[in-house]
Order: sequence, then structure tokens, then C-alpha cells
Amino acid sequence: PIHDIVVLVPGRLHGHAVKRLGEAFTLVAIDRADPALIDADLASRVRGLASMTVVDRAFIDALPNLEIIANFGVGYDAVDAVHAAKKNVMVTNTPDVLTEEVADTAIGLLLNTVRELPKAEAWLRAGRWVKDGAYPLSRATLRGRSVGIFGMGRIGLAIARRLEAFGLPISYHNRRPVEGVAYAYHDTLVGLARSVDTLVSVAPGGAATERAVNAEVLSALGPQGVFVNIGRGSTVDQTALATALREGAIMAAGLDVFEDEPRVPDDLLALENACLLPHVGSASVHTRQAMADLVVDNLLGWFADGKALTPVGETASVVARPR
Ligand code: 8YV
Repeated sequence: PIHDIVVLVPGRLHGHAVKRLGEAFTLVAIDRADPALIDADLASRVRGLASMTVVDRAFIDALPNLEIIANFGVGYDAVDAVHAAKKNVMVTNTPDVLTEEVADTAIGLLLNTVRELPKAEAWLRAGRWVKDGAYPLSRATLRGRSVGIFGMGRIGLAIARRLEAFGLPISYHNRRPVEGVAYAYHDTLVGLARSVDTLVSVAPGGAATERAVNAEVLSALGPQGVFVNIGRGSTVDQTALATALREGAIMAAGLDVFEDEPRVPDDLLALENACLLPHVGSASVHTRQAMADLVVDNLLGWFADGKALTPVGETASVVARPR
């Protein structure tokens, strides 16, 4: 019976996922994804994993009967999916259910960055509207901008659709051109940055995108440049970004993600022209519940029907073991 199948939860996980997993499976929780916390008995029993933490090669190897890793989040750079595939372990993520939410957040972050809305509200709350008069005119505007999107996946497309409604021209950079997408494609990120003044990064983490947004890309964006990151902090050279903002190589940045969360470097915190959010792209009750459901439904689909709902590309060819 499904209820006897052991699903391991290392570290924190959304409460709704934990509750449903406990009802459907035999749930075992441990503090973190560390082989040192797995004894021989547990190692032999674990068949599923539900997590939003780093799951590396050593941890996968410590679980010889593991069949599936259900990652909470569309980004799964924390999971060694290539190694999982080699071990015939399925990896799933939570696409689609957060697409529109993250795109909404990206637009909010872009507007906040350009029109300084959080600072304007702080002005009101500090009593300065009464004392000092109107908030200063924002230096930047969305009007007349042209936007480049780095990472034209589901979320990138949802952002592009919104920006079209704002009347802004859109172009993009991606590993390869996306079929059926009519926006202008640039085969290099620096080429895209040169041709726009506003860059929105939705790129996934991992080796291929590590520090892709560097000093050269930022200076190509230019002194009117605005950079928004809603993807992964690892895709940006944070030191170069802080320098570019401080020295006016670009005008402003809006960041929802950072290299070493929850730590945000002091040189970014010190900047007036950086709008900083604590990784809230998908963070509504509604959307996080849908993500939690998809994590559990992937495990249920796998163990009940032999089919994961949303397998990641690396492990798409992994097939369920006969049960
Ligand atoms: C995280 C995210 O899952 O989906 C993603 O890739 O970045 C977020 O939704 C969330 O921060 C939980 O780790």
C-alpha cells in the first residue's frame, strides 16, 4: 500500500505539503539533506524525497532505493538532476502553477524600481509630504523603454505578454530561439543588453548561467539602464552590479534574488537606486499552496500510477520501476 512508502523530507517544507504527505505516505523528516543523518535502516527504506533544499550527489548516493525527488519550486538548480538521471531517479519541479504570480511580481518590481514607489511611500509615512511637500519626480520612467528578457521560458513569456500591454518593445536572449515566439532574438546576452535599456532576468541557475550578468553586460545596458532579476542570484556578478549602480554605469536595479540568500551584501543595501525584495516572486498563500499540491501530486502520480506529472528535462527518460 502507498501509505507504507517512505517519503523523506529534509529541512523545511511548506506546511500543506507536509500535511498531505503525512496523510498519503510514511513521512520521515530530518533536519537537512545530509548523509550523516541517514542510518542503514532509513537508507534502505526511503523511496521518495520532497524538498526545497540542496540535494547533491552524495545525498542521492546515500539513498539506494530512492526513486523520485519532488522539488518545491520551478527552479531546481539545488538538485543534481544530471546525477539523479544517472541513478535512474526521477526529478520533478513545480512549473506552470507559479508562472503568472512570478510574472506579476516581476512587473511590480520593475515599476517599483523605475518609479521609486517604495521610497515614495516611505516619504509619506515619514511625514515628509506634510513637512517637505511632494516626493521628488522619479528620475526614471517606463515610457520609451525597450525591454530585453534573459530566459524566455514560461515565466519570461508571461512577463513579455504583460510588457506588450504596457506598449513596450521586447526582445530576448535564450540558449536558443524559442519556437513560435516572434520577439527579436539575440544569440548573446551582451548583444541583447546593447540593444535595450531594460533587462529582466528570468534565467535559471546552474553552471551555464553563472554570473552571466557581468560588468560587460551592465555597461552595454548603459547609463539609462535598468536591471531586474526575478530568476536566480547566481546569474549575476553582485560585486559588478553594485559597482555599476554606484558609479552610474546603469541607472537602477530591482532584485528579488541573491547569490547567498538570505544574505544581501552591504554594498547593495547601501544603494539608493536598488530596489530589494526578499525572494517573494511566488510567495502568496494561493500560489505556494498550488506549488505544495504539485509536489505531493508528483509523488502520488509516481507511486500510484507510475507517472510523474512534471518531470524535469534531465530525467524525462527515467521510467518508473515495476512495482
Ligand atoms: C522557491 C523559486 O521555490 O520556484 C522557484 O524556483 O525560486 C521559489 O518559488 C521558493 O523560494 C521556495 O524555496
